[in-house]
Amino acid sequence: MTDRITDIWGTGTPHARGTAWPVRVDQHLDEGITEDQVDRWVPSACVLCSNGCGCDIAVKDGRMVGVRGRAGDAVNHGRLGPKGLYGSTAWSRSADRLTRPMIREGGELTECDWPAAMGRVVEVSRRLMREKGPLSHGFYTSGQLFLEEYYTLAVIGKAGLGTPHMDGNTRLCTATAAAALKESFGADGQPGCYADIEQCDTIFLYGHNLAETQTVLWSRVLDRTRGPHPPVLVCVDPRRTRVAEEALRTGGVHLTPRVGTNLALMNGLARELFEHGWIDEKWVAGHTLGVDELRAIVDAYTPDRVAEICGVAPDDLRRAARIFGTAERVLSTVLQGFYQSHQATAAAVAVNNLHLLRGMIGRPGAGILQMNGQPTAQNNRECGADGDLPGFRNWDDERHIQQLAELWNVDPLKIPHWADPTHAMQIMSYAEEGSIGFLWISATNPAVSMPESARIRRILADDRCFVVVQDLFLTETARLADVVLPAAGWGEKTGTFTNADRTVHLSEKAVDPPGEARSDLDIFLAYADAMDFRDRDGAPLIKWRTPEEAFDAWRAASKGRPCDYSGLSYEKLRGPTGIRWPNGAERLYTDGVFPSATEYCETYGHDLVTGATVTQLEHKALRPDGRAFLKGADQTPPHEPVSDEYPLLYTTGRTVYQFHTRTKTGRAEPLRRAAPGMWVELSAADAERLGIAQGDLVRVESPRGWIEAPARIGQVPPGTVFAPFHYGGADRQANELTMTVWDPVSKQPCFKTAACRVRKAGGRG
Ligand SMILES: Nc1nc2c(c(=O)[nH]1)N[C@H]1C(S)=C(S)[C@@H](COP(=O)(O)OP(=O)(O)OC[C@H]3O[C@@H](n4cnc5c(=O)[nH]c(N)nc54)[C@H](O)[C@@H]3O)O[C@H]1N2
Ligand SMILES: Nc1nc2c(c(=O)[nH]1)N[C@H]1C(S)=C(S)[C@@H](COP(=O)(O)OP(=O)(O)OC[C@H]3O[C@@H](n4cnc5c(=O)[nH]c(N)nc54)[C@H](O)[C@@H]3O)O[C@H]1N2
Ligand code: SF4
Ligand SMILES: [Mo]
Repeated sequence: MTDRITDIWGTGTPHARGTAWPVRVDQHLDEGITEDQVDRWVPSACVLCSNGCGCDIAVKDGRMVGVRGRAGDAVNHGRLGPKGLYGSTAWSRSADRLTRPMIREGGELTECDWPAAMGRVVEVSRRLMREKGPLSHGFYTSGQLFLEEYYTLAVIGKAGLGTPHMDGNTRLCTATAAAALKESFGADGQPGCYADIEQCDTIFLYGHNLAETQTVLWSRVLDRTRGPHPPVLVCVDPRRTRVAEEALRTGGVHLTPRVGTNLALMNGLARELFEHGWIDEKWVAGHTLGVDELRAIVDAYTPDRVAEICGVAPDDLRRAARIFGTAERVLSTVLQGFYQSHQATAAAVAVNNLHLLRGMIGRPGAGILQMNGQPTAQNNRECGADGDLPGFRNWDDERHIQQLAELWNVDPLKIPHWADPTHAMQIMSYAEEGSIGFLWISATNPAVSMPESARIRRILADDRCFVVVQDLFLTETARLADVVLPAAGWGEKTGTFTNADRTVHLSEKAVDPPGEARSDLDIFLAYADAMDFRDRDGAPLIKWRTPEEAFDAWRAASKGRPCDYSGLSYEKLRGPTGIRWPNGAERLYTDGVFPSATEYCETYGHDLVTGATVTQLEHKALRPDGRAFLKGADQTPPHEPVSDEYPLLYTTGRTVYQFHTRTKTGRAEPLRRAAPGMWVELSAADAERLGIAQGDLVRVESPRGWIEAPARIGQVPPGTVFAPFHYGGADRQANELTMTVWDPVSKQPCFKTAACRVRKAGGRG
């Protein structure tokens, strides 16, 4: 058995372009357990990132004791990465799992039974509904629940209570992916698929550290770059990541825009395409709108001007543009270096623009992956517990509201749609100001993961807001709650979820949850029962009890919309592989027709600089009729430029060995040991100037706070500091320093652009 901590991507299986990705089955069982001792293998898929690798859970004596990749699954062909192998099940038996509800009495959280906990929740909820109405209620959920749970929560919020204040941590994660897809094509939905890796001749990775954050997908890329006729890689990331190194090895380019300048770089690339005529004029004329306006905007971004703004050498820009402009099949992936950065939606849309300009969409190898991060982020976006409406429906279109009202048998006026649904950062502001007095947080740990931690802690601790937290563990967030509800996790409940290339998996319950923990679905249903939500005819609003019934309700809700699940069923999903929506389609838009028609689209669009919404009338006047939009924007200065006081750029992200706030990976010994504590990365030049050596304790300060951690020297360019965000603790968590600002269109917070200063901490008390 290989050690996947040191050998992260496992043994390569290189192969030629256009041939099938070979199978390699990875397996891990707990120490002392052999294969013949396993009682059952229960089919599922990994939930430690959006890749959604198909796997089976090993069960022995009613406990989860390991995992095995599924050879027949289209996503991973048997492979699992370090997190999947070591982090999938270890947490489930942790002695500190929440096993009973807790309630705050006399300032202290104390254990209680379900009737007492739910009784308190319902009492506060009913009182606030009576006294202040639905706007007193906020819900902050996740990208890690199951489809059935999101849909149930969405119906409770929209048709039971009637509150627009519901969002997910997907806002911090993939809101920009959704926004960019909506702005360019009219609706959310991943155009490409992972099979494009086998077909492409070029891969562009924008702000995406694929090697560390979707390790199995990176194995898939390596199997091409190390095989015959390898693709050329271009990496856009200020840090010298493994992706950057592989890009250079393939003869590609590593573009290192200064933090917060992605858009200027993208405009420069688009300008080069125009200048050299690397445009599919006929396709652009037939399938897009806005090419002249786009050209006018990007015209000012000459290689020299881009060099000035981004610090990227003009020749590097030219080379990268030539690679894109002369390739036949480019696959692009985009993630947090773009989504959590300055002008996020505009930069992500600029990636779509490059593909549209070359007509590179909807055919094998020419794919766009506006990536997801969390395993079930896609489902929250589809089901509408995240600031969207179920089925990618348009909140601004009365006909779409009418469809939902009929589906749920409620008055259309009950469904909030007078403005766009409230985004997570705004929900926190309402809680801060006191207008939200009831905040229900499920499967997310905002005390560590939201920006400007001190502010978030203050909001959650404030007595004016009653906070419910539903989790597996007593997290930093749960400790601030008024009621804590113990949830069943992955493997302890049944449900479905959809990965970043639209592949849907069914994950079957393998074991019972510990103690009195309940599935999130059962908890939401219990709340709906106790609140006695009714439809227009006086029947119970929620008409399902089991995960499968919830899935079937969702099939009906999604029918006829872009994310159509009506052809799927639990039965079909019990096959060896997950299945893509809609109807197994590998790629969307193969006919060059986009979901942009005014009556069908998910949004009428926005101005990418200001976020101002386009109206239905304006949209109609453009007559999109299935054409895609080319949209541009000028680079604007970042929210917090460097200054004499804070001279360094501050950016944050991940390491391969930990998942988020480590509630799972921190409880898996091999992963915990591999990355046990916080650090910050500095460039060699800055370290020398500041008299800092590798391992020295340094203090990093921003206008919002400070942290202390040992220094690592390398990876980042001069002038930049990088911090992983996994480690909680007020003296070390990365978000002590980040800012309460967000992208004007996607409303995704900017975790990757702030200013800071650094000094050696040792000896200063
Ligand atoms: N090991 C591991 N894997 C994970 C996760 C995890 O926590 N751990 N989380 C999952 C989730 S939810 C997500 S969203 C994904 C995230 O996956 P990624 O987006 O790949 O991860 P990050 O490290 O947040 O950011 C990616 C890169 O952005 C770069 N970057 C920073 N600032 C800028 C900038 O201004 N411009 C550009 N171009 N790049 C910049 C950073 O140097 C970093 O290498 O990972 C998923 N997979
Ligand atoms: N500075 C900085 N901050 C960031 C980022 C960054 O790059 N930099 N990235 C952002 C991104 S992309 C993301 S996705 C977020 C992630 O941030 P969080 O969502 O806060 O991350 P997790 O630690 O995964 O929190 C999930 C919680 O859900 C619990 N949980 C897991 N499964 C279940 C379940 O089935 N039911 C219930 N009820 N609970 C469950 C876990 O125990 C855990 O406490 O962080 C964001 N914050
Ligand atoms: S790549 Fe993602 S889904 Fe696959 S095993 Fe690793 S963490 Fe799990
Ligand atoms: Mo994420």
